[in-house]
Amino acid sequence: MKKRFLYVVSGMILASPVLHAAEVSESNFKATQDRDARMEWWREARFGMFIHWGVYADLAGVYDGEEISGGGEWIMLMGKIPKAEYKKRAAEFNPTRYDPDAWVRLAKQAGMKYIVITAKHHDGFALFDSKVTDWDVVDSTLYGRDLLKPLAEACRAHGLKLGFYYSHAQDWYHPGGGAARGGHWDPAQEGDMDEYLREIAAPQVKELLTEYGDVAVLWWDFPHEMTRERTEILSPLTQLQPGIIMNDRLGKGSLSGFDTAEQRVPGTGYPYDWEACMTMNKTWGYKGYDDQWKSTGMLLEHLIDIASKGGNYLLNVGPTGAGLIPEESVVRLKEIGEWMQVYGDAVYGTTSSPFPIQEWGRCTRKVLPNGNTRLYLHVFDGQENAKIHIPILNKVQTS
Ligand code: JFZ
Repeated sequence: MKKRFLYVVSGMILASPVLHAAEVSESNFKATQDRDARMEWWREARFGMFIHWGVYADLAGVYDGEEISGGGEWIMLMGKIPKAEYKKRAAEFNPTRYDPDAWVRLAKQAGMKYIVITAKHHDGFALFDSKVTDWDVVDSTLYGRDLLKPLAEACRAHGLKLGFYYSHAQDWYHPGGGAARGGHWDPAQEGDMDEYLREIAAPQVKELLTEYGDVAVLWWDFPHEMTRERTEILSPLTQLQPGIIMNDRLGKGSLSGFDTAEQRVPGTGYPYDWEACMTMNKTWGYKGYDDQWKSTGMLLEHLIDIASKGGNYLLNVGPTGAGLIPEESVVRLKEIGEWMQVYGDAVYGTTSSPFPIQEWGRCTRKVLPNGNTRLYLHVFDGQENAKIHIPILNKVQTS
């Protein structure tokens, strides 16, 4: 793999706020005291691991001998698999290679500061022991043990924050759960959505927020037909974890901590907290034949590009049915970690560039306790001793 080296011209110090050579729109987003306190660790973190894992990983993108299009985690809908058939396949799920401590150590080695795992994705399958359904890893699989409890313990042991992804408005198993892209395909999915939200989604969110210790992030997904009234069934539950932050996907009227860009880096970023979630290949959930892996250089450019626009990078891994993170992901995470070991300061706790994108690369910014500003210049594909133009008027001191 041709290595693309990213040079960080180590910080340059400006003894004053940046004097713009070109107008850059300042954030007009009014932050509240409480919000800043909640978001402080998240703004410092800048980099996290997304984990898409469930019984779909065993299918690995194939059903009835046919490769099913879409993400590996969408196979039940894309393959129009009947509930009873999907449940039968799930019974074989037995991730004997699952090692949550190794997963957390790998995330930490990569320089990631938080982990968000799919506690329940659209197929309705719970990776935890839920008292309101038997459609969970304890009651419906050979494995028979809660998968989230040991992960929560490992996060606490290694000092990473833990978040849960929860698909509240798409559930292709429990009657009344939503189904996008053409809706239900099995009569056993039919039911009342309000009842589903009250009887399944709300109690499960309560289980997740009361039985796994500190939960730092609630990552709602896909506010399918989530009216204000339906949002109100779930939003009060977040008070069970006072410092928790959540994304913008709960539903109408919900207050979000951060916005989410999916599989893309926005052109200029946003004047408020935001996060880009992306895969390393093309799928969130494991597919055995998806070999379209992004290079480490490209993943690093995404990390830097996102940070230079004031965002967080939530980079996904899709473990196999056996519980292993694919080797292609492991290699990339270790290489990213080597870079972060040297240049992490140019990402952690930085804010967006004080000037527009430059053709030589990106800039991240850190305001120092003494009021000075440190700029980190990330030169992509730079030639040694190349000259670059920095559009500011300040006198600078290189360091
Ligand atoms: C959703 C899920 O459907 C997907 O499986 C994965 O979990 C991803 C992180 O989130 O995908 C989405 C959600 C929202 C949009 C697009 C894909 N959207 O708002 O355009």
